[in-house]
Amino acid sequence: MTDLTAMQADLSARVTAAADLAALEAIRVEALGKQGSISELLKSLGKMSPDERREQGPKINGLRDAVAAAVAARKAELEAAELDARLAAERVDLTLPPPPERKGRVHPTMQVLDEMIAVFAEMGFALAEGPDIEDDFHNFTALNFPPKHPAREMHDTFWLPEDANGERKLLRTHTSPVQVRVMQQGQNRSLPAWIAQGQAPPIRVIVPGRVYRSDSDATHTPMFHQLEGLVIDRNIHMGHLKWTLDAFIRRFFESENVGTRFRPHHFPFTEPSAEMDVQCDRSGGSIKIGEGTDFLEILGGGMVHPNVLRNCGLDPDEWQGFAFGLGVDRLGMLKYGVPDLRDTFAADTRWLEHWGFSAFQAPNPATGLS
Ligand code: 2U9
Repeated sequence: MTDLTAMQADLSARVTAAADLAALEAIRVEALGKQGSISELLKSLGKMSPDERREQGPKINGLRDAVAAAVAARKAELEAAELDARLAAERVDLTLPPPPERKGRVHPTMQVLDEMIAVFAEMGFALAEGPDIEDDFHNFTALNFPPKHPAREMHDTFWLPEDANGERKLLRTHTSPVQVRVMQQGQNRSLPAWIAQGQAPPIRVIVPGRVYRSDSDATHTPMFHQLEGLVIDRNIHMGHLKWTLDAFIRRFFESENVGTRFRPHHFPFTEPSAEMDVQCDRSGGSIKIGEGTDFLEILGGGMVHPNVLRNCGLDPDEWQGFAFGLGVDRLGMLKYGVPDLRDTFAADTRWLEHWGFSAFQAPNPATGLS
């Protein structure tokens, strides 16, 4: 028969003598672990006669409780001693400067996009988005680019390899296919508008997004951002387009006096079409918008071509509309003086540190824009 009293004395002495937490844990496992000496004794109770068990049971349980209590007490002591030692050894130097904060910056393109969206939102435009990978119909045919017509070559298109159906998809060359989808899906009366994600006329949407053209120099990158707008209603005319773009430019450049000029132009999807120039001064080596006597082309627009309306399921005798498009990155370069468009997408964090915006900027009290 094991001498429980001697065992308790021996374990208690060793627990008290344990020099650190690791030594204490070793003793705990040796006695109270799954195969520990006390655990084995507890298991042996099952093999005893009822009389023996009645006598041994309380003693073994008492031993277990006493050793567990001794271990817990010693653990508390050792932990307190460890903390005291650390507090004595470690010093917090309150004179050290705080470690540099790793702050992100808002990319100028995204800042400018937010500003544009805020201006058009004030005018009551809704926002629509669509896929970057498009088909020929939505990117070209619906927009009145006839098949095999040289106008398609105006956009240096990135074509994807032929798929299983013999169809070649493409990276959209403008965001216009999204407006096509908005109009088409708005005509699908079998679906509620919120599922179709389209809109029956009247339509007032802006469509920001990435577009792709195989082109690269200081003012062109193979991927850039456009924001296009579309308004469809009854009795819409060029005057509405001119007012909308004029109002946008004044709000965006935060100046009531920016001069604008409309020149006739040609786009397959609008008729008549125009390009809009803004007044600027280039004499000082940089471009200042709203000053001087020069003009700079910044956006295009026009009345939606009747063929486009028909291709999207609308009757041009009932509905008219205007559309416009502008390059977000380019307008950002003009507003904030970013010199080279290619650096805009080089993902150089030093560039972003310099040209980027704080995510926590207070809104401009004049415009409400941040
Ligand atoms: C539909 C009908 C008409 C969108 C338009 C322009 C004129 C335009 C350029 C500006 C600078 C592209 O980024 S840029 O190179 N865009 O001048 N975009 S009208 O017209 C549409 C769009 C959709 C259904």
